[in-house]
Amino acid sequence: MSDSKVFKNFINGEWVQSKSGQTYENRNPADKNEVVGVFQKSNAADVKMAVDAASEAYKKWRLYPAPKRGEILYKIAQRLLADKESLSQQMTREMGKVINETRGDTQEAIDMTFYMAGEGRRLFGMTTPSEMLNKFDMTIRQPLGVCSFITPWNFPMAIPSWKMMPALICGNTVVIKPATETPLSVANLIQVCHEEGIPPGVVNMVTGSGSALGDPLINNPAVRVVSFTGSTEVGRKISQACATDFKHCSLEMGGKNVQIVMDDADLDLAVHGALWGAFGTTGQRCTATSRIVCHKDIVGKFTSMMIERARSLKVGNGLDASIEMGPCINQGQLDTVLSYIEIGKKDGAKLVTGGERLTGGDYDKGFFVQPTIFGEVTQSMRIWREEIFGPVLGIAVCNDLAEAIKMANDTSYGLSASIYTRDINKAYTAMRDVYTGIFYVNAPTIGAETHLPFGGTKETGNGHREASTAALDVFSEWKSVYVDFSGSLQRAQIDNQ
Ligand code: UN1
Repeated sequence: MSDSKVFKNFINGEWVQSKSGQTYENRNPADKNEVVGVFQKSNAADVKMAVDAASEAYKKWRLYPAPKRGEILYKIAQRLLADKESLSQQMTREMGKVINETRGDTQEAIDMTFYMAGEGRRLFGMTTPSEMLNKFDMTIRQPLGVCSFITPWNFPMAIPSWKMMPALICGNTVVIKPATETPLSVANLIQVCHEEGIPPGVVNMVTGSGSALGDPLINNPAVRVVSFTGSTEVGRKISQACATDFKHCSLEMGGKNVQIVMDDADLDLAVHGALWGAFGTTGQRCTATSRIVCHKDIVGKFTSMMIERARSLKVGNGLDASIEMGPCINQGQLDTVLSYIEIGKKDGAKLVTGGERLTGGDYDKGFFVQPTIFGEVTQSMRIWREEIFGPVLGIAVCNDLAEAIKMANDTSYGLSASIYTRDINKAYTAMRDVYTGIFYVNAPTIGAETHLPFGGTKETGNGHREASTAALDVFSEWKSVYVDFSGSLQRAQIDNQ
């Protein structure tokens, strides 16, 4: 412990200790003996300081020209690119996912930052004709003020960047509380922001638990936007808290994503996609594939191909480049996964591969579980309905496309879905009728790109989208501007009739 690096909060351009005087250890999920860093266990007083700093900084930042804000974002993106390998290695140590995937996570932050840097010279509004003579109509985007972010551990740098970069380019200031498990990646992002020219107070970071910091982050009257990625249960509470003061509230929550495999699909491709969708990031993605709906004529073949491939996946410490699946994030998540495996068995699903915690040797140091597949899953089972957030896949059978679409929609969530088919008519029908925010054809349910809207329907979201220009709508408000240069009073709807 004495050798571990101590990380502080970042408030008003400085690294500062928490007023609580308390810290916590952040450990590597692949090796519990390794302390990745010691972080501040912050309290409400720290949050208040951060929000005050962000409020003060907002006065100048909102007036700093957007193209200039964009220039700073370009520098941040370039720096993240230069440091990509080191940032990704650190991310694997704190989060566990394999190095190729943490490189992807860092790259997603780079993409988002470049994209939003470009927005500095766009932030398009519209100009339209006026119904009056000698009058000009237009819209401009205006920032809102201080934004609070509560971010998850599964995409420790990408998701913070989805929130931070559009907020900053619009002229808002930020207080971010990273997930307790992954503060290092956010500290790294903040450090880059600081070194590349983000002024003091414009970005602030406070580490600690959501239960201690959630209320002060959401209820401070200076906070005008709250953006959260996490469980539907917490999201619902945040939404209710924001409603009282009409704060903008953007929520990305659970998923129970489905891959449909039709009888005319390229089976090899469908198997590849399902493996990546279900076991990539150890199944710990909101977009992870947790349900397969497979046509009855090919389900036997598909299942045996899946079993063979899942058994050969190499599980271990993600820093070893040959490893294909890392650990669960912590003991709690491992316990959840193991308990859902028991629930699946009890509910009558057929465990076809996996199902056990991995033990012995280096496995004992971390939270490793086998890639697990259930067959004969039916719609009444809990493993069909509930988000597990781990490497557990359930395969169910359908008779035709219409039934597959019905089954796909039989969930309270609506983030991502995919279909594997060679029939264009089936692909377009499913694209239209599966009610999700993201849809893939002949590709897995994971793999969104930053320039398209990201988010989901039903209990996955509250109507907002992250990434792309859609994110600008969360972090700005429209102002409609009418300029009358006629020199006389012109009454709309009256004087031009
Ligand atoms: C998440 O699942 O929490 O689309 C985010 C994807 C990634 C982002 C996932 N680009 O799978």
